[in-house]
Parts: sequence; structure tokens; C-alpha cells
Amino acid sequence: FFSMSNRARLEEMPMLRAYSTTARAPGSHGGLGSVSYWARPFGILLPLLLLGTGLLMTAVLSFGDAQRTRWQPDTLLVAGVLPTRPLQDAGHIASKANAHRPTSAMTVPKGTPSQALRARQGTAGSTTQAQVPGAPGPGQPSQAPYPLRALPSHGWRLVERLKWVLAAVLLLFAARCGTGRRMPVLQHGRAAIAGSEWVAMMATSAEVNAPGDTQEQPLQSAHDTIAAIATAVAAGAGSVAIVRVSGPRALSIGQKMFKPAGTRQKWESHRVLYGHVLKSATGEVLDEALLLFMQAPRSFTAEDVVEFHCHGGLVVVQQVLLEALSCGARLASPGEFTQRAFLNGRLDLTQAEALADIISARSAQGVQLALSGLDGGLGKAISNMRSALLDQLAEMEARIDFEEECPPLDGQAVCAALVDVRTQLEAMIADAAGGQLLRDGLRVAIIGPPNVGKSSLLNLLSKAERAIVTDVPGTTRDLVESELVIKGVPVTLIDTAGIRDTDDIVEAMGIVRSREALAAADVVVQVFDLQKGWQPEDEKLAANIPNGVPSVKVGNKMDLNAGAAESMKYADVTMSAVTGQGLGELESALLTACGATENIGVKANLNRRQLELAQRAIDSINQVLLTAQDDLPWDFWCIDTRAAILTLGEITGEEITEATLDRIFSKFCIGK
Ligand SMILES: Nc1nc2c(ncn2[C@@H]2O[C@H](COP(=O)(O)OP(=O)(O)OP(=O)(O)O)[C@@H](O)[C@H]2O)c(=O)[nH]1
Ligand SMILES: [Mg+2]
Repeated sequence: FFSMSNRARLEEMPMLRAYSTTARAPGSHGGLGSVSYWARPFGILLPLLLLGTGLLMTAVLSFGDAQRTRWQPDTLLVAGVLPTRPLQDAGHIASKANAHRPTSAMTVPKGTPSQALRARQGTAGSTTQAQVPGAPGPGQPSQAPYPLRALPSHGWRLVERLKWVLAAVLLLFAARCGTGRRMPVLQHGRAAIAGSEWVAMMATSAEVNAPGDTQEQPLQSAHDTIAAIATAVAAGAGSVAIVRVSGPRALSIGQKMFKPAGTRQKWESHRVLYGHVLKSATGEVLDEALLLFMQAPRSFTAEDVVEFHCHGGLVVVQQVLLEALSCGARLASPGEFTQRAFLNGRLDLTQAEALADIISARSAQGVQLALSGLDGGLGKAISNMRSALLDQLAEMEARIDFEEECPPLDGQAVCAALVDVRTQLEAMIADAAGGQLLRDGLRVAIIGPPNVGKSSLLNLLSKAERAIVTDVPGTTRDLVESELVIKGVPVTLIDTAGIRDTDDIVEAMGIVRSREALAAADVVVQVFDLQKGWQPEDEKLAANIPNGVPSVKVGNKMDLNAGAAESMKYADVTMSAVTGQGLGELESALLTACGATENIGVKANLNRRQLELAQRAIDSINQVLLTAQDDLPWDFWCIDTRAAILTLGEITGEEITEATLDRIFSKFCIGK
């Protein structure tokens, strides 16, 4: 699966007995990630089995056919019996039939067997009275018994009619499984078969190649051909890396530097070729690779795209990229592939931003949330609001320009339409709170006096020995961070130095950092020692937590505390960082403290930029409503309505300046 290059997502797939083949480096996002697995688990057995079944069915059905062709006069017919177990079941019918053997003219049925049978029963069907040659004449005694034949049942006859179709389908399928060839490789999120690997491609995007990589770059001409490494680049971390080339010259560049093995592989769109990447100048082999060509417009960028799936690691993929550049491609700027997809109408801006969110998501729920933005639902909803406002604006402008010709406009109705849009926007903003949490996660600072068990708590929560734990007060000197996911919410835990007055210069610097972490945290976990009880220094620390920052007070070392009931009342959660008792309560308390419910509904959500614009649109609408209250002329209404329309257009990208676009896409990673 070439899926989003996202750790959470790649690691979700172990049930396929798959392995991630691309680099998975936190903080170094690539555009694509890939997971491979063997698609022919039964080797050649499955095709053989299918082939066998096909042949068997053909044989059985031919037998049925043979039965039917023996339909002839002087034969007794029994209906509703499978031809494979023909006559035994009908033995008694045979004896009765022969006992009442006709002595005069026989009925020779015409038409289908079932019509014939009905004719025999005298219910339907066309029959003719005829003297059958060899049949006993009137008054003659019965001769040898008539042979008895079974008529196939209705269902069986249907199967019989379709048998060649069935056989053809089975044989074709067997042949395809056997060769694994000519299977289409579908782009964009759908499974496809390429030789022995199942391949699913998700067009994706990323935040930045590495934190701090973000630089603003101007939009470049969309008429040249660009190339970049699409997977995360981390030394030795992945076994497959992808170089993506997009633009009018993609195919010619691909043909120049890639030599398919053998002579039978054709350069067709959406087909995987196996071969070698060569240095075009010298013919030197750079890598053994797969090449995937996707012809415009059926590609992520809606341009011709060629992807080289090379071996992972740093060197090979860089060499392949360099070769593509020397063949005439230009190194893509951050987000340029996605930008081309947007400019070519493949995505609206909300979808492009959802792609970036997928790659930067830190939990499975975060991915779900971002994925829900990919379907364009958000863009459509905003577009509808915008056109509702445009309708009102048109009415108002008509009143300004052609006041005499137009019927009077009802200000109340205009206000109602505006309020409707405002309500929808407000609902979206309310939804965004949960989404924000899933997208951005929480920074949780663990603070407290020395030796209360802060580092032990960090280790317990992150299920790893991240921080040093000793019984010496003042063990932790620097901030220790650990990333984890609590009930779908990505959390960055920060262990801090115990806060106390000290002469130790290193410890004092650590304590300054503790206070900074405290000030920057979304949630504070204040730990105190239940054995010692709630001390004045704990009280002082609690007073230092900034207003409005939720905090959870944790009474630790519960396992040592037998009867200090009076200090328990200061604790929101009592627990033991050594035994793990009370851990569940702490996790719930953390989420509750910051307003997250147990199950955050995953809906299409606004990111920060969109949230800001939605808020601005609401402000403009409110301004129009104020204008309405003051009974000002239509010109004044129009000004703010126009502003609201413009702002909503910026969310979907319908009205956006080149500079804003550049700013958005420059936050993507190179190769996306
Ligand atoms: N019995 C018991 N001991 C604990 C518990 N939590 C921590 N400890 C012990 O308390 C001592 C201090 O633990 P740390 O996690 O290093 O405490 P800290 O708050 O990080 O200390 P500083 O880094 O010095 O600020 C260690 O010996 C831990 O084993 C607990 O719940 N029960
Ligand atoms: Mg510590």
C-alpha cells in the first residue's frame, strides 16, 4: 500500500502481515509511505485450483448437455431431477409409466422439455398427435419398456445456458492470477495489483520535510516538469523510496532513464514496469526499480506523472532524483505537486489542506478527521454559504443600480438569509474544538517538588523508561518529552525538574525551564507526595499555574500511604506511579480537564486558517446586521456582505491571492 506517509497509519496495518517499506521518521514527513505484502499467499495453488474448478464445471455441464441431446421420441421423461443422479429416484415412476404404456397414438411433444412435460400432463404446450414409428398400434400389446430420461430442473438448465460464460470467467481469472500481469494499477486510494504486490495509492501531502524547514517560496510556472523524493528520507529507515516526476516531460524523462527488463513490457498508463534506472549519459545502472506511469489527467497532479519505486536509504534515491533532474526536470518546491493538483482542479483548497493534515496527524482519530476533509464536504458546505450570500448581494446591488425598475427589497428577508449562514458557520466553529484537539494534541507539563515521582509518572504513561528515576531529589535537570496517544488524543508529556530553592546552578537552570514549560502547557499535571501530604510548597506551586490553564492534581505514592486521608482531599486523582494503580483515572481526568469527551466525534473540521476566516466572515455578517439596524442605504450593506463572501472564498480557494496560496503550500513538504 502506498499510503499516506504517516506513522500512526502505517503502524495500523500489522493485520495484513505487512511491513512498512518506506522510512518512518517522526518529524521527517514524506509525501508517500508504503506497506507491502505478498499477494499470492498460495503461490501457484490458487490459480491451479481455479483452473481445475473451471474444467470440472465445464465437464459436468457438458454431461448435462449430453443428457438433453438424447431427448427423443419413445422416451419417458422425468422432470426436476439432477442429471447426475438420473433415474434411480424415479424408479417407481418408470414402472408405473410402463405399466400404462399407450396402446394407440403417442403424444410427441414439441418445444422445450418443460413444455413437453406440461403437455404430457395436459396443462400447456403445443403437442401434435402422431403415429410414432415403432410405437405399438391400436389394440397391440405393450412391447419393451420405454427408456426413461431425466429432464434437468429449471435452475440447472439456467446454469447450463450460462456455462460457457461461467467457464470463461473462471479461466480468465485463473489466468490472471497465474501471471499477475496486465492488472490495472489504480491511482488514489484504491487497491491494485502489480505483479506480486498489491498496491494502493493515496495521493497525499505533508506538512514540512523537517520541523523548521518551512520557507516561503514563490509559485513557479506550472508548465515545466518537476521532480522530488516523495517518501520520507531517513538514513537506513526504509526499504522502498519513491521519486515522483510530474509535468509534460515526465514520460520522456522516464523513458530516457529507465530501461524495462526484457522486451514485452509496454509503456502504458497505469502500468507498473520492472527494470533498471540508468545514468543516461553513461548507461551505468543506478538501481533496480519499478516504474509507474500515470498519464494526464488520471494522476494526482492531473499531469503526466512518472514514479520510480527504488530501494530505500539515502544514496540510491538521491542518485535517481539527480538523474531525473539532469534529464530535464526541476526540483519541486514544497507542496508543489499538491499545488498543481489544486490549480488543475483536482482538489479544492480544503481538500489540499486535509492532505497536509493526514500526513501530520499524530493519532488514528486525527487521520480519520483529516480523511473526512478529503471528500470535499467542507468545501461544498462553505461554497453553498458563499453562493447564498452572493444571491443576497446581487439583489442588493440591483437596488443600488436600478432602483426604479426593481420591486422593493425586504431587509428582513436579507437579514434572515445572513443569520442562517452565520448559524451554520457558528456550528462549524463549535465542532472545530474537538478537531483542534485531535489535530494539534495537548502539551501536558508534569510539575511538582523534587522526588514526588514525576519522572516515574512519565515513564508509566509512556510505557518506556524515558526519564531517569532515582530516590535522589533533583534527579531531573532538563525537560524530558514523550509522545503518546491517550484515547485518540495525541499528547506530548513533559517531565520537568522538581521545583525548589536551590544553590545548584544546573538544577536552578532546570527549574527555570520547568517554569517555562508550566507557562506554555495546555494542561498541567501537578504531582504531590501522598506520604508527605499536601505541603505549603505544593500550595505555592498551585498558585503559579496560569489562570485558565486546566490542571489535574495527582496524589502519588498511594501504595505507601496508609492513612493520610486529609491530604487526599487535595488530589483530583490518587495513584501510584510504581504499581500503576489509578492510571486510568488520570488519563480520563486529563482529557476531561481540557474538555475532551471520551469519544470525540470525527467530523469535517476547520483548521486554524479556516477557523480564523470563518470567524472573520461571522464578524462581517454581524456588521451587516448592525447596518440593517441603523437603516442605512443598501451600499453600506453591500460592503460587508462582499467582505464575508471574499472571506468564505478564501477558505475554499475560490477567491485567493497567489501570495496566500504560496503561503499555504510552502508549509507542505517537498515531494508532496
Ligand atoms: N512506592 C512508591 N515509590 C514511588 C512512586 N513514585 C515514585 N516513587 C519513587 O520515588 C523516587 C523518586 O521518583 P522520581 O520519579 O525520580 O521523582 P521526581 O519527581 O522525578 O524527582 P525529581 O526528578 O528529583 O524532581 C524513586 O525512588 C521512585 O521509585 C510510587 O507511586 N510509589
Ligand atoms: Mg524526575
